[in-house]
Amino acid sequence: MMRFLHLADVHLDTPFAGRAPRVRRRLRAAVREAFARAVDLALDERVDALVVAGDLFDGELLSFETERFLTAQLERLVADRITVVYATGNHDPGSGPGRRGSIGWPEGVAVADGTTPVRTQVHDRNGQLAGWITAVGHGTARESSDLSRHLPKPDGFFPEVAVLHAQVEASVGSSAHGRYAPTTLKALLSKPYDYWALGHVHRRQELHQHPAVHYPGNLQGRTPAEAGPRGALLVELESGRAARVVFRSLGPVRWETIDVTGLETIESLDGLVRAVSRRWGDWLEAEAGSRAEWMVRIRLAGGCPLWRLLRDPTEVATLETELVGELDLLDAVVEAEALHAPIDPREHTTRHDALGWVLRELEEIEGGKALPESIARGLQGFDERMETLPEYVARILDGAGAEIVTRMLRSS
Ligand SMILES: [Mn+2]
Repeated sequence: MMRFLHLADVHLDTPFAGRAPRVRRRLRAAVREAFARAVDLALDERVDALVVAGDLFDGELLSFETERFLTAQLERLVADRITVVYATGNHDPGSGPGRRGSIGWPEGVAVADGTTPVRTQVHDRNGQLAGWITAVGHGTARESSDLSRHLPKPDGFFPEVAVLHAQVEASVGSSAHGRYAPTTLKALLSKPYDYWALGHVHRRQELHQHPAVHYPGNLQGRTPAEAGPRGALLVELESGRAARVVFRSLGPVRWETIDVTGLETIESLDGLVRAVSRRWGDWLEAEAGSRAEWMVRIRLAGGCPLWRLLRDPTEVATLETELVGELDLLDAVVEAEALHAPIDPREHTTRHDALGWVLRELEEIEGGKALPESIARGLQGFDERMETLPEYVARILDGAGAEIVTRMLRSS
């Protein structure tokens, strides 16, 4: 039997540009911390091997801190006689620029950084042969051919693992990634490996059960789109039997998005913070047991008297700061563009009265319907160097529907 930890897409030294320095520092450290946790897990579980299926690094940048950190972590594995296999991906190709190639890999770390397969024996804790791991890597940043064809057909009696950073057609979320080293499930299954340790697509998924084909997803989420727990796969392989694969969450920071509606009566910052807080509390409760540092995107939508105030980025920033403190988050990003006036004019557009008629006209004008030439000219405040006439009209009429509903219903 062979036991190993399969991880991929670590993206060490991701810059996290555009975030506040405090958040950026934490996110950069979190990526390293996730890797350290993977090493802890490998040692605790006494696995035979640790497999990194590409994009260990994010790019050319390799900080001194990461260089020191990485060799120290790998040495912990090697000292415990855990075989380490690392195949390069499109973010860290063998011939890429930068200092990655000058890392002094500890002895016992097998690096596949090109199309020549690197075949490594794995021994169990008693020193007995437990299986084989065969890897190919990306030689350049733009591998457009199917790298799986470079992998030999194994014929051994022992469990065989293939390591590959590639985009398998039809995997979920693959369209979000560049088409590097594209391949098909059929191509992979044509070679009798017991387990395909894939990397590249950042969403964890099982593409095939027996033989097993898995993406572990990235080790630590890096964007709002990478929600949910992130980590590595703990794998047990025995010849002729289905692989036992267990996911272990390792990334210390989690990214999530919550939608907050029902703000029709909220008129204060306190009220807004309470509403978001309640929603977040419910969300956490549904995720019972999830502990993390949270990067939360909060989407406010629906009617709210504060909708116009929240068009101002300064006000949104103040709300975000409040939420970070109140909800104990690493960071909060508030999206308020979907808020509108408390009254939704769309609920009244089908009325067979004056109000309905006015709203329908308004909707058409907001949709870009041309105004009669005679009234289009000489609109105060319109500057054709800044915007088109329909844009100008739509802008000044923004929110007018709700106001018209309020006035016309009040007077009726
Ligand atoms: Mn990646």
